[in-house]
Amino acid sequence: MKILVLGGDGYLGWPTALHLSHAGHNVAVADNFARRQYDHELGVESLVPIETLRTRVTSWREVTGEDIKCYVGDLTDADFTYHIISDYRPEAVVHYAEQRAAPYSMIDRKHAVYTQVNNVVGNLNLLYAIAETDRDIHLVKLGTMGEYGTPNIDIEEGWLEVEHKGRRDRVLYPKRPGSFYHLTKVHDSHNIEFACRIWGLRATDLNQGVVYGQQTPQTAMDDRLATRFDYDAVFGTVLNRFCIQAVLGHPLTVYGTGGQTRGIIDIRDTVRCIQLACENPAEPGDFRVFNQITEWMSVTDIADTVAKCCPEPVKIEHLDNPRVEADEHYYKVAHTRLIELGLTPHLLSDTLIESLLEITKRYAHRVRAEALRPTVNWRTPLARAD
Ligand code: NAD
Ligand code: USQ
Repeated sequence: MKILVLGGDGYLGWPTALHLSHAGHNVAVADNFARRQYDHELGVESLVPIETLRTRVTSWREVTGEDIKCYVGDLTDADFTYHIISDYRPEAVVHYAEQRAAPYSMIDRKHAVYTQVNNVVGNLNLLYAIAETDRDIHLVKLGTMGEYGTPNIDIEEGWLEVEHKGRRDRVLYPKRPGSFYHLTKVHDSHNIEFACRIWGLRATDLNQGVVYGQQTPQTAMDDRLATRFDYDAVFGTVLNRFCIQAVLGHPLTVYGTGGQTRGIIDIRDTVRCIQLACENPAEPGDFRVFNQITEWMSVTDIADTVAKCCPEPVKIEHLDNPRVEADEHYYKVAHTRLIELGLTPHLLSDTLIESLLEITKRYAHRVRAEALRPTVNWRTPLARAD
């Protein structure tokens, strides 16, 4: 099928494009390279060097003979968004193209406003472009487990059956997100559900947990196909950061007690989930939600697992939590729908961590150690600089 991957130059978008292309789909990618700009702004780089999008696509053609079409532009530019939908005419659109770091959205007012405008307006332009071009296009949208927060009841897949004063209804699961970034995903979900209801669009919202890992079978075919690997305290995610800290001999930075528990998923399962969602589309009018995780772990358990796999001694440091989040709480998540569609999870294993430690050793000289320490504090936004 024809699949358009928005955010196709990013950590997950690029391996997803390769995975779908390898599986026999016709793939196009779109990106505005905002992610590369955030690196310039923050003075950091992906630990693993990444090629330009042009070189990536040319390399993929050289290695496999397959073509991936590229569109360069910004989803908040409605003309661009309408153009890519009407020019490529996809059967499915995978939407990854958002600012995705919670700490980045919490730096100050400017970054919060940027994140909300970029994510919410880009998604809204996309909904209109699909509705006005072809309502049959299936939207596969990346949401996040953080939309739910950490409620004291089981987390269901998007919807909740409630009984109130003797009457029953099915409602969107209540949301209690923990950053202005996570809030954008809540706003997106509501906008998408509304578009399905009024225009009959078909959509799958994938509430994904924290992703770990750096390689898929396709990115490993050639160094020029590598995806990014972030270690800094703004964009680096917890397990990836802990592996990098372990190799550098830096203490693992556990925020607070480390009792906070998160759903996690291997990058190889992420790309497979997207394939399953695309190949098994939602019905017209259906707003379908899948919880895209394979297991959950506390931050302390993640730190202990990484420390156990590292041959050198590893120190764990408990920092005052720069975020406002419960660090001891109930957590139980339903996540059966992707498994029912055929996902066979890769659970976190020693082998995976050992391979991440190997990748890190190869590029350890590229790390800027000061970028490992958290600088963004939820309670005290930076004073206005503009
Ligand atoms: P990423 O930042 O590496 O990739 C996002 C890509 O989208 C970047 O290449 C960026 O340049 C592009 N982009 C951003 N705004 C754009 C715009 N307005 N127009 C065009 N392109 C734009 O992020 P990622 O880690 O690959 O995450 C992809 C998606 O998955 C995000 O929506 C994120 O919220 C979601 N997600 C990620 C994780 C994770 O752990 N990485 C977990 C859950 C959900
Ligand atoms: N944490 C630490 N130490 C660190 C880094 C993080 O203890 O050095 C803790 C945080 O306090 C948090 C947890 O680890 O409790 C996860 O933090 P993270 O930075 O790995 O992930 P998060 O900010 O939640 O965001 C990431 C992605 C985001 C995605 C989200 C999925 O950047 O795009 O939406 O994971 S979820 O967490 O399920 O919402």
